[in-house]
Amino acid sequence: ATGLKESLKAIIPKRKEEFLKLKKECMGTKVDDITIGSILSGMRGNRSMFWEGSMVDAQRGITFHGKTIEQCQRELPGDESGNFYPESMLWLLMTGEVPTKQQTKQLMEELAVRGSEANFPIATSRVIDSLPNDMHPMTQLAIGLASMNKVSRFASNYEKGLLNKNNYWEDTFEDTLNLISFLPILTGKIYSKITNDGKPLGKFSPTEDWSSNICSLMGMSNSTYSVNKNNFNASESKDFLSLMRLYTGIHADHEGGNVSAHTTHLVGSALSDPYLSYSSGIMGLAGPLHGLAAQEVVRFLVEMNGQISSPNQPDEIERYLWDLLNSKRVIPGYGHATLRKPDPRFTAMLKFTKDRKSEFENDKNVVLMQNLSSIAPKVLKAHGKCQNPYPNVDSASGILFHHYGLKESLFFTVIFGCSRSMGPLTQLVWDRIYGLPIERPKSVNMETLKLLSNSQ
Ligand code: NMX
Ligand code: MLT
Repeated sequence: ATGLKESLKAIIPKRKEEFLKLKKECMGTKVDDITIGSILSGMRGNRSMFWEGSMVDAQRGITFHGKTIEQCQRELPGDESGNFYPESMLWLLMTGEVPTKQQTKQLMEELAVRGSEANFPIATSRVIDSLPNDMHPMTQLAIGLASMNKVSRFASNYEKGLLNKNNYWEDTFEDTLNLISFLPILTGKIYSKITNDGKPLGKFSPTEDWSSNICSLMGMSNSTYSVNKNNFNASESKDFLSLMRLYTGIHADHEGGNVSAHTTHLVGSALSDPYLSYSSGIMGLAGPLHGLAAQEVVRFLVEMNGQISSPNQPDEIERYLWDLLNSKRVIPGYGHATLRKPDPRFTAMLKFTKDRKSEFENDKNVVLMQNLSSIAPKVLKAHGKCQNPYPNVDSASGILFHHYGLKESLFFTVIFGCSRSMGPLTQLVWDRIYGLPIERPKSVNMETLKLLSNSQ
């Protein structure tokens, strides 16, 4: 089997040819209308970005190079519990092709070598060690990633004048694979700071896959150090690993317009290296309307359970939701800027709980999450404001981590950040293969908008 870089190299000429043909022949073709409405409403629905790895259809939800989550679960190499490995998703995102088992294994091994203790940037270790333990984990993640710019091949070779437009992509690819491979250790370091005064909770294993190393380094595996605060038994440990693979597999990309992907792309268009570009994306992911929503959901479910007599009381749940909406607050985990149906990522997580009925039936937060998914849409429809009354992915993800003992809800978004590295950075490699220019839309002021509206 050939490795990821060789496979990528093989498909570049054809894709580049298609790109250049479009650029030559179709530059004047109209794609969408820009209205005052789109300018003043967060550019919602405005098709104005180039993105290849995934697409979000309002009804169908996410597809990765045309494949739904269920298709990915059937077709991509994965584990015995039916989850595809995030490594096989990375391959699909990068090449548009389904990897063989052998190729997936090779990529796993490559990431484990690149991301080993010996290769982890020393400067980043020092920077993370120097941060206050109680600093927001997403701030630590963004700082850690930005500090890796010290080992960026792209930044250093650009500085030395060794790069030109034709080979930008190669060092971008190298940095991208290194960044993704460094995430298990970086994540483990941050988790150990917020839970264990910075002392290691697990060990990196060069023979394990990426998700498995994330679990081990967080001490969420029964094979890790005795400081493991959960003392997982083997079956819990296996289920948590399954959840990690499911979660990091399905969060990898959500087309280009979401805040983290869009930011990575924009910053990268200035030829900032992948570490700086993705660190900026992480800053956006930290917002409560984006990645941080999973944490809000956990708080919300726990609080609601404290105030209702049982998660099986629809009337009490409805009343609670109306009180929330009447106090001008949002129902976290519901709504979406693009989707108009339940998020298929939510459905995949719900299935995870349904497949493990005995594990979850006594967890009243998980039961409430399940019941809410049919009650909240009715209430939101009657409320009549939000365009999508259905659950999004954050509605389920955090509470499942919480179930397995990951109680530090601020940390959920760090795991989101591990996964989301794959889509936006893959696109950054392709941006550089195609030679996309710096992104710089024209802005307009109120006077111009008034003039334009009067002239129509
Ligand atoms: N609960 C109550 N009101 C809502 C909700 C909700 N879950 N979602 C939207 N609205 C309101 C929204 O605040 C807005 O009100 P106003 O006109 O007073 O400003 C109105 O409905 C129209 O908003 P939409 O056009 O439906 O939503 P928009 O595209 O602007 O925002 C979200 C999308 C996801 C930011 C929004 O639905 C929201 O705030 N949801 C709750 C937070 C959340 O779950 N975020 C997760 C994001 C990650 N993800 O999408 O996967
Ligand atoms: C995401 O996964 O990025 C969220 O669903 C937000 C979005 O797509 O706008």
